[in-house]
Amino acid sequence: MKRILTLFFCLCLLTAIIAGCQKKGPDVIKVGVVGPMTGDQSRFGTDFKNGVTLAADQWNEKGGLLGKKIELVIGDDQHDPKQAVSVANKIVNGGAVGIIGHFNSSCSIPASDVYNRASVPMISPASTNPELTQKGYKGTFRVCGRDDQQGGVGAAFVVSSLKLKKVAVIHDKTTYGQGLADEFKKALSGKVEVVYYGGIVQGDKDFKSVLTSIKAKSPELIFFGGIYPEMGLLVRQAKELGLKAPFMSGDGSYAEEFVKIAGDQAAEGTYLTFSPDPNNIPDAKDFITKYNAKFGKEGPYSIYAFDAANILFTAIRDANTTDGKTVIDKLHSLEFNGAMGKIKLNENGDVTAPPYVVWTTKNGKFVEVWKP
Ligand code: ABU
Repeated sequence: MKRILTLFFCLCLLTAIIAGCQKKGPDVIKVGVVGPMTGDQSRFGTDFKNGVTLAADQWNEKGGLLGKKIELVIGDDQHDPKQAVSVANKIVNGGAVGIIGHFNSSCSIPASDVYNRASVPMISPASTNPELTQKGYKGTFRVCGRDDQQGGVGAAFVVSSLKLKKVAVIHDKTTYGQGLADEFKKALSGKVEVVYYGGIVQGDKDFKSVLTSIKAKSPELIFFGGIYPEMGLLVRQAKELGLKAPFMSGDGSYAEEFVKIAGDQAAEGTYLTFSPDPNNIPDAKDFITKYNAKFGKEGPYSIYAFDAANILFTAIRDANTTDGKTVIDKLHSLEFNGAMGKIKLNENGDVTAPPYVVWTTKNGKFVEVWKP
């Protein structure tokens, strides 16, 4: 009798354990946020982390997503493509149902292979190399524009507003930097002579040799495809060498850190392509107020990360599931009203209306100077 009772007790216990396990399931929805969180490009990683955190906090304060709390999993790819793939695998294996990231095209492109295999939707707030959305992956999206568009706007400004005839084009040999430089050069073709074209090495600190070669060619403008740490040093060292031609660069150099590295005086009059000032977008006012109250002044890519996160959360809510394929379908059909205004993702995963304007630095600040 005692043995029967013990057996009965064990059976009850086992049934309770199995039932408990089945009922519990994950009680959070995990979302990955990946970019250069540490190192010399961490300005943009911080923008991602803070922008997505603000969005997730707002959803969680209203009860979360599908009745569960959103839990962010922060990944640091240190703008290294190998590290990006490793972080992507780790985050997917950890159960993330969507990714906001990466920042660098050189990281987003290889990491998209990982997310595609796992049917996990990925929305990059900032990777602008055209190839990202040309791989035929249905679940790869971005809420920024592309470098063929950005390079074209930069070139149009040089031709039609500055009316220049001779420019130098340099890049950092990365997917983004060289890609943007090549798009800029292509768009100048037949209209402006490129008197110097070449690459520098990302991470180097002394660019005087290449700048001396450029000086000998007397360009009227120097275009740099790359990110703010090298852009700041190039502009500062060009000034030290007596180069008078202004610099121009793209969204990767649009950061206060560029001015800090270059110095106010050397940075003055630099041109940058980026999206229009969010302070002039009525829908952005609430985001700016809340972001600044929580984190201090917003960075260039905070609003992109905020909107990317809200698009993903909205798609999950509307799909009423975290199933990757269903959420990806929903992302393609969503008409989203975000802090940056209306966003619609086309069949390739690109935004339908990519905005680029030209900014310049004035007294250490960025001001809009031209739009196409
Ligand atoms: N678009 C700015 C830099 C990020 C990237 O595309 O590599």
